[in-house]
Amino acid sequence: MLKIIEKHRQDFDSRIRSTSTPEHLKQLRIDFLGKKGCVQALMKDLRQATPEEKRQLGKLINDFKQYVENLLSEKEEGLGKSSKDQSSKGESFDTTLPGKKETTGTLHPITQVMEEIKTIFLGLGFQVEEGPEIETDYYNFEALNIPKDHPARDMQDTFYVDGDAVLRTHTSPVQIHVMENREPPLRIIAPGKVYRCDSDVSHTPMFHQIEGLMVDENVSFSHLKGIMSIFLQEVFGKETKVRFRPSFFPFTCPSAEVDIQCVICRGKGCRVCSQTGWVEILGAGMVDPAVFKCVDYDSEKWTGFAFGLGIERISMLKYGINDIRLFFENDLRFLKQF
Ligand code: 2NM
Repeated sequence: MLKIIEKHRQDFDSRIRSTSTPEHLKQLRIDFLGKKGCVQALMKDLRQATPEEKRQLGKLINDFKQYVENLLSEKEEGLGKSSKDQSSKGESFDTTLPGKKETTGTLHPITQVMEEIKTIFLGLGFQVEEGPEIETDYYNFEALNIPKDHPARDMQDTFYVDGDAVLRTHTSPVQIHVMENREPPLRIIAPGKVYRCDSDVSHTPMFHQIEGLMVDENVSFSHLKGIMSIFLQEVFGKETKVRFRPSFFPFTCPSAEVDIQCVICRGKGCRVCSQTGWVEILGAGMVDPAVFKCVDYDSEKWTGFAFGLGIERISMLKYGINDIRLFFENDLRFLKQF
């Protein structure tokens, strides 16, 4: 009997040591202290013993029962507490897992190029001016010497709001407002959104423009050539070659298209430059006296140059993008590259 009790104790010790869940602990209690458990079995065996043996062995069995009881309670308390700890937080927390990184947004590539161009002109002494996106026929066309029968005025090219109002097709009306309100000398740029009825791989109904205007005494075409060359070499690199071709705009005379050596093939000839080695980048010219007349400037005293450029076009050439619509699809795979 002594040996049996000792064997049960060893058995209990090893089992309680390897117990780690409340379920196993419950089973252990049943196996040792339950109705059909081993302590009850020992008690049953005791019936056959003599009164003397009963006293001695009964005490040993009771001691064993107490021992089992104590250890079970102790372990139950330990397990219960830690499982309560976990459930009170609702979940277990693994401090060794890598953290989740929040990504921050970036400026849209059009905004970035816009800011870069503004900064260059601020450095050349120009001020930034803004104006409304809905304009009257007068500010968008009439004051810019654009005649009534000019194709730009066609419903096919311009968004008419109602009556006299149009969505501005260029930011030139801003320059007219400024000239109406201020006397020369003047050095301004007008950045912003403009609207034209047009849509394909290189045109969207809304796009961004920056126009510029410098008016003073003795401003000549040389100033225009110098400022445009400095600006384009800042954007596309110091080695960029620039050329001026004669052109026509109703609001400037003489007028010019300005080209840069193709940034894709560096002048060798490719698809982007249609094998010419040059790409058109902006329009410019000396402000027509008819425009100065509208804003009451004396064209005997003042002369000036003006220019206009599309931000999307510059961005496409700068980054080698072949479809303008990518700028407006807001696909993060595209936007994250800038
Ligand atoms: C261009 C090309 C040439 C221009 C002219 C004026 C104003 F108001 F002074 F007459 N603003 N912008 C101009 C001149 C715009 O865009 C291709």
